[in-house]
Amino acid sequence: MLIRIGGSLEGKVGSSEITPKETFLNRRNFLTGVAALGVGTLALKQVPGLLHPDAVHADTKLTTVASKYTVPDAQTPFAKATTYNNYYEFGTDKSEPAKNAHTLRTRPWTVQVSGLVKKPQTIDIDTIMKYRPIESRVYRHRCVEAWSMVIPWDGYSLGEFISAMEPLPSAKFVQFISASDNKNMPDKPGGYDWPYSEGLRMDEAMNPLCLLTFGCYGEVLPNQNGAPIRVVSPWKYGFKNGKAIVKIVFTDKQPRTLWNEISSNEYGFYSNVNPTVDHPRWSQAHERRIDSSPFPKTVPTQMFNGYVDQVASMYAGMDLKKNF
Ligand SMILES: Nc1nc2c(c(=O)[nH]1)N[C@H]1C(S)=C(S)[C@@H](COP(=O)(O)O)O[C@H]1N2
Ligand SMILES: [Mo]
Repeated sequence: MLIRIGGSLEGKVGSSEITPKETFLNRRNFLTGVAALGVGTLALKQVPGLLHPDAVHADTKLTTVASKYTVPDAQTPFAKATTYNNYYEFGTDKSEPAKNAHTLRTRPWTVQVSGLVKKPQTIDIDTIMKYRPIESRVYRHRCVEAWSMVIPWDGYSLGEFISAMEPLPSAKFVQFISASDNKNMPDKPGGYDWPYSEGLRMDEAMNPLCLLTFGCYGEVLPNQNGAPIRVVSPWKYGFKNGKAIVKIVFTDKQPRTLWNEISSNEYGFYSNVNPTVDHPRWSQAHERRIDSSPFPKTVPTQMFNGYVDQVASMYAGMDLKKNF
């Protein structure tokens, strides 16, 4: 049950106890990253050079609780989920993010919340992570390229965070903007209008399945999987799920999204997994399931990636061939 907290996450009961080690590291980040330079947290986001190279994770293990939103499918091994990635900022080949994403510094890290919201604010990642208990949810993860994985993600419902931010009634969409600074991501390929941007309709973002994600396999997210914070909306194609989010913007208009701008006839705003609506260049009826077997097997793709009961009502009456 979410307690109304007047547009702030401060002073809330968190899921995990603060260990002396975390306290030490947070304090250290504070001293090296903020106080020593005489600037406040608000200034950090505008000055990429202030992301201190020595600021590292306090720990890689997360304390998680079980979730009812878990599918019984065989899980993809950690080694595959963390070496076969789409993260174009770190290279367009699927093997590249695992090799290159170590340049991303994930502490200190803040998320700026702005737009049609009662109290625009910039929040520290550690405050966000402690706001609600972190659930482990095993989700199907379907890339538009017709491969899929089954990944235990760790996080809490994005809707809980959004409610705490108190969006205005005029807010109809949420935009998620990823990090894109040149120091942390020195080799971003040209031809893309960085930063990576994605968005959801407000009811989609509020759907409890939509996960504000901090970890996978019980550990903080590896950089190549979107550390320190990403979105996972499992009934949609993977590209809807932006990694390394630095800004969340509430708007009354459908926000720009990177892939839709690149090719609007191939990548729609909704991008719900739908085996009956093919990509212009390939079928979406089946997918290659990447699991523990050496050769991925081909399995039928399910409507809404198998999450019909949880999400279909949001699209009642909509032409899903038009709104692909
Ligand atoms: N910032 C950013 N987020 C991104 C992408 C990207 O290139 N940049 N790729 C998307 C795509 S196409 C997919 S399939 C998923 C892959 O997530 P994974 O590597 O954790 O499996 O991330 C999505 N989020
Ligand atoms: Mo993807």
